[in-house]
Amino acid sequence: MKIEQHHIQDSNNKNLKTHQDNFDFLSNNLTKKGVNVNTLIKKLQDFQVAIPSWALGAGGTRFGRFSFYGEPSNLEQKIQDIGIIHSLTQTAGAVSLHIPWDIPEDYNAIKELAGSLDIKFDAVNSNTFQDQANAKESYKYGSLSNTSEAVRQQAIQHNLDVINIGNKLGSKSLTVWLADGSCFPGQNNFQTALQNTENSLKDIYKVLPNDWSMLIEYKPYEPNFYSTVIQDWGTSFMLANACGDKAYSLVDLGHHLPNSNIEQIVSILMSKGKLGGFHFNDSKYGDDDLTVGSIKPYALFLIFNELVYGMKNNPQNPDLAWMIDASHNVKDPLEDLIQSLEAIQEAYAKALLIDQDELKSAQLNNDVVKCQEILQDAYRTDVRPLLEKARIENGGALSPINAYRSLDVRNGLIKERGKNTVATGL
Ligand code: LRH
Ligand code: MN
Repeated sequence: MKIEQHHIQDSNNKNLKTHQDNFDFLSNNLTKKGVNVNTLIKKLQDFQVAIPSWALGAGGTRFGRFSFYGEPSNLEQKIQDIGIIHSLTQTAGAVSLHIPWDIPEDYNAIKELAGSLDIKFDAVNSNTFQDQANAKESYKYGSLSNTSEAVRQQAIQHNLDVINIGNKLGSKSLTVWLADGSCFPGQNNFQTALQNTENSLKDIYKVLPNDWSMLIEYKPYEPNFYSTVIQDWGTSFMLANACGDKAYSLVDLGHHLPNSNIEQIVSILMSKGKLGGFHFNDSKYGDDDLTVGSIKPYALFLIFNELVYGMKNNPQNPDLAWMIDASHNVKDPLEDLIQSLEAIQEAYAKALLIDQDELKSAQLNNDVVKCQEILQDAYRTDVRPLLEKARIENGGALSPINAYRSLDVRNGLIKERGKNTVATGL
């Protein structure tokens, strides 16, 4: 299924006047404040987020999974679905594959299809948290940290295979997330597990192509519920430093204990040049993988404030990998991802409205009230006309969700694929 340009135009036409009025009003106000609106819109258009290949079907929990039907049953259909999201939002120009859930059968065909939809291949993800059918060794008690040399070697080899797959697709980074840990006190020797992990990561790092990066993702718990080897940003940062210049930390927003100050973690990692990228999502309790900005939109805005500051003041930090990592239990996967993209663009646009110099001088004067006024003036600005302008200038939809529904995309996919297809992934 492909959405034609003229279909999007038709769905835009009835609201173009309202958009233009709102846009003119906002850009006049922002211009008066010294904001360069065109530069801001260009930054929004250049901000492309990778869609996770494992989140295009219905997610689920151990308590159940409820399909939306018309799910993609192979990588081609997943790329087509990302194409639908990208045609409407103009900000989903990349895919992050998870191996072995999404091993391409025909590399040239999949590259051609992605290219035709203007979709690039972002980080490839290894998977040493599940046993594959014909695997010789089991990851039940860990992978890169396992006490068994044979298990560690199998996990290292898998990561090398993932790099090869990514290389053939034009990807330039490997994401390593380990479920490794323990469920009970005494089960693991923490030091041995950490040292095994460091040595294994170094063995993978040794063969990382020169222009690649390794993104080390941390997580405090689940599926292990007493300890996780790479439990927090500090451990990921330490391991990235132990590996070398091409290794960085990856921040998954859902991988923090309640009330963690994620924006401070982001600022620290950027100041040390070790922030590699993000898995955007939101959560109320644990790693809930909910729609971005659906629970804590102000926290997301504060994170983008640190990112905007860091992108201006930390040349030592590389260009970041922007990715979503979500799971859809009760929402249409494509609508959920569209809403997440909107929330990311909105948080970024609001953060770009912060007068960083004015904030810096208020901070230097310890004018605490003024600092908050500067932040919240930006946060309270309705930036949606800017997002709309950024999209429609590139052929996108004024309202991607309305267009998705008025074009009846889900029923179109069900007609094409039926009701029994199940997407690989979580
Ligand atoms: C672990 C995680 C990781 C992926 C998986 C799908 O919770 O965030 O990024 O490998 O989800
Ligand atoms: Mn993640």
